[in-house]
Amino acid sequence: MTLRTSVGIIGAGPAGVLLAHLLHRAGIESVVLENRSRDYVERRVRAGVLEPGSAQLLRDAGVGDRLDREGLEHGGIHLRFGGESHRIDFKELTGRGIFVYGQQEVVKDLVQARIDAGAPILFEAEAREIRGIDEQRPSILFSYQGHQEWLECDYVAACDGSHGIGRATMLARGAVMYERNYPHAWLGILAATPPAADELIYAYHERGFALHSMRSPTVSRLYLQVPSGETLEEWPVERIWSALRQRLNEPLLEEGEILDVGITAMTSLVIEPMQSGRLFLAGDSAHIVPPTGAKGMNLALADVAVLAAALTERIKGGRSETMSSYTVNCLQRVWRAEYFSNFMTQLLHREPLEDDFDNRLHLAQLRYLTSSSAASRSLAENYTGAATGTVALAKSGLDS
Ligand code: RFL
Ligand code: PHB
Repeated sequence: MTLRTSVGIIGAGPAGVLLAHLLHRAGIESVVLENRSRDYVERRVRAGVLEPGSAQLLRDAGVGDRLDREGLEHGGIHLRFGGESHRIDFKELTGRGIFVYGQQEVVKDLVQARIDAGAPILFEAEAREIRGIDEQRPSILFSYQGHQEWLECDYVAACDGSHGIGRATMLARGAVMYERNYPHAWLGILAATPPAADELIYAYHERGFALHSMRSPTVSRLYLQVPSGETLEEWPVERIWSALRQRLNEPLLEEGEILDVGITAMTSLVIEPMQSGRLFLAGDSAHIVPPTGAKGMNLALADVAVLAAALTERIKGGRSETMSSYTVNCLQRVWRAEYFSNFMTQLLHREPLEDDFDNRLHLAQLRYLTSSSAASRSLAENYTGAATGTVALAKSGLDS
């Protein structure tokens, strides 16, 4: 069987479902293919921080109600190191705060909007091949309910994350991949325990980095730096809590039932260009940042804001300038976020061969960041997206 649509979207992560939603609002048809089940994508625990520009993008798209009701607005973060704790006041330094709202909640809201609109989203549909991207009607071969099917479209948006076929197709066409792997990974838990502090705590410790985050007044999200390649067998529950207590140095931290646990590798990666013929990459398929800067989901949302506007202009208005400059419009923002995420990672993590000298350098830089208003403002601008300009830059790229 062959399905036909205007935009074939691979992946129902934040990038894929927001793109589908924005196109629908512009009156453009699309079909979303997602190889996992709806339940799986709505439960997958991942990012938690939305820049104010991302939150506004969701509101403007009519999917911000639950975010405004249940999202936690934070005016700053705590940096903890060497027995000291300092708050970086984002609101005071930049006039902007951030929102803590789980990525799976963003995905849930957007999947629901798609289903309410009666628009097609196929779960457990695996895209296998993208064909004809230099022709008028490219197509996606996918397997669904035991059959091989074709989705014929005008444009293909590969929002299929870091292991998808979109990136592989682009690389086979000569795109360049810039990549850095880190010697660390993050062990993350979701725990049924009230957050021990009102805001995020980024902790630098001689034994490694730790992060205190949250999802609600009763659920905490906690991370520990572990060596890359580490397995969960090496981390029994008691060891996780004891490392968190030691590194976070937070007396109010209480143990609770662990609801989810996983280890994530840390990588920086950018594919250039992000488009070829009628194929466009968006989100993690095009770039990955280590999670220390909390940028991944924000970049994914900003990419598709640019892409939706460009496709709309092309399909509805017959103009193609914005489409041909999609890569250029995105890369400035992407590389700014790459820089900041790499900076935060190096600042807060211990490298395997680091010695006492390196430890003193980390502490000196952390003291500078927390005592100089210029340095604090720079961190605040980057973290809140005032400098990475995530969504604002995406929009201004369109206007220019
Ligand atoms: P996703 O979310 O990976 O979605 C891709 C989807 O494509 C599907 N797929 C396919 N479907 C059909 N056919 C195929 N052949 C397919 N191949 C793949 C997949 O099943 C999946 O559903 O990519 P997207 O939409 O680009 O979104 C990117 C974000 O998920 C990612 O950048 C963030 O989670 C990164 N991240 C964070 N970002 C933030 O902005 N703020 C944070 O606080 C933050 N914290 C994090 C993070 C990522 C983490 N991990 C687990 C990687 C914390 C962690 C621990
Ligand atoms: C999260 O809440 O999952 C989170 C927060 C900040 C980060 C990464 C992840 O930098």
